[in-house]
Amino acid sequence: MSDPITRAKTVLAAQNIELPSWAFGNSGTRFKVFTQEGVPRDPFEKIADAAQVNAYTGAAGSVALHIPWDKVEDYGALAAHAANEGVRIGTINSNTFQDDDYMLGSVCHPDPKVRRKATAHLLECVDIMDATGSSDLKLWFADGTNYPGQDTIAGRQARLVEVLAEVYERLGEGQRLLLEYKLFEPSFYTTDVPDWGTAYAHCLKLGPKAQVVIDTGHHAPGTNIEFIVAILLREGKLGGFDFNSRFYADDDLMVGSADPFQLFRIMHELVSQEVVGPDSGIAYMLDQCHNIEAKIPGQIRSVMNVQEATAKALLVDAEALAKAQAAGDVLEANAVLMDAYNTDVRPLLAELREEQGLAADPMRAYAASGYAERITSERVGGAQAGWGA
Ligand code: RM4
Ligand code: MN
Repeated sequence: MSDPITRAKTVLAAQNIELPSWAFGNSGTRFKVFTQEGVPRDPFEKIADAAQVNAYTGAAGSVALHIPWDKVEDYGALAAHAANEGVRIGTINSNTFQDDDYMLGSVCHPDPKVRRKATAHLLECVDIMDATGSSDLKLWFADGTNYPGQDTIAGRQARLVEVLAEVYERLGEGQRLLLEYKLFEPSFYTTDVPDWGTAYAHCLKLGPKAQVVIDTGHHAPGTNIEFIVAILLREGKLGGFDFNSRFYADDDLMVGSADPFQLFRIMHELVSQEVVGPDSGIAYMLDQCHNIEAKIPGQIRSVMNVQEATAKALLVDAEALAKAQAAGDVLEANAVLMDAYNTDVRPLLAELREEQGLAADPMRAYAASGYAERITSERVGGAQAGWGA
């Protein structure tokens, strides 16, 4: 049996954290989208930037696309470009929230014509999965209502069931539908997929290819997310994560920045069920926007934060913890967990990177590389990518 450090390194070396293409574009709040120099003008440049994050962390081998933000003529060429840059295309995210037709919803809209349009978009996303070799379709719906009486809650659920079933039927071999939930916003009275229970009920009805995505920013304050993780894992319905941090609502800040202890507790659930690896069937993705900080280093820092939380979770003395739990030793059990959390794992990760032929400090190595200066001088003209808020 190898020692805990070696075991931790083996798991960490295999860990993959998927990057969101939209994190490299301009973003902001509904008050202002700030532009930054050197921001990508197209999906090819977004992938090149994401590849930088992978080059310095060795842990971010895939990039999620968002359609239509990342629409291109030739998806095969985009996938080939990704491979050339040392990464691959991951999850395809649908977007049914930025068209005037969707003011009253998309897949739950009262007008069948609008539902048809939204469904066609979701089916197009599956076509893109076929063309890029992506296996996951991630659905987040902005659907909901603002006022009591505006629409029927039950009727909207029935419409949702119909659309989801049609999309599910279209999935090919090895493809999954990942359903994301969010408490509120942009709707303020009802949201059609507001919580894990609703997402779970829909996924259960759809079948084994449908699973739930937990976006860590999509809960009410104080929600015990690790409990949701444990339940969905038990039921085989945890499809993946959209990692980010929040102080208030869906803040989309860097994962592990607002509440590193929460991230550790989530990773502890996953590590104890041995589902951190790439073969676990759980997609570990970031869903963030870097509104005021530099984007590539923002992503590097985020990947490092996930790695640190994972490393700490891997250092939990499982045997000592089980023993204390069985003996009802509350204080000892808690101490075992906290010992791991309070371990400085940065030297372990630095060592691992050096063993992998990477620089010990990805932030510094990227800063010294000159890439930021290069894209600033080269990417002049054209329209910068952004999410258009
Ligand atoms: C949504 C949701 C989705 C993401 C968009 C950008 O709030 O989290 O996962 O695709 O934002
Ligand atoms: Mn998300």
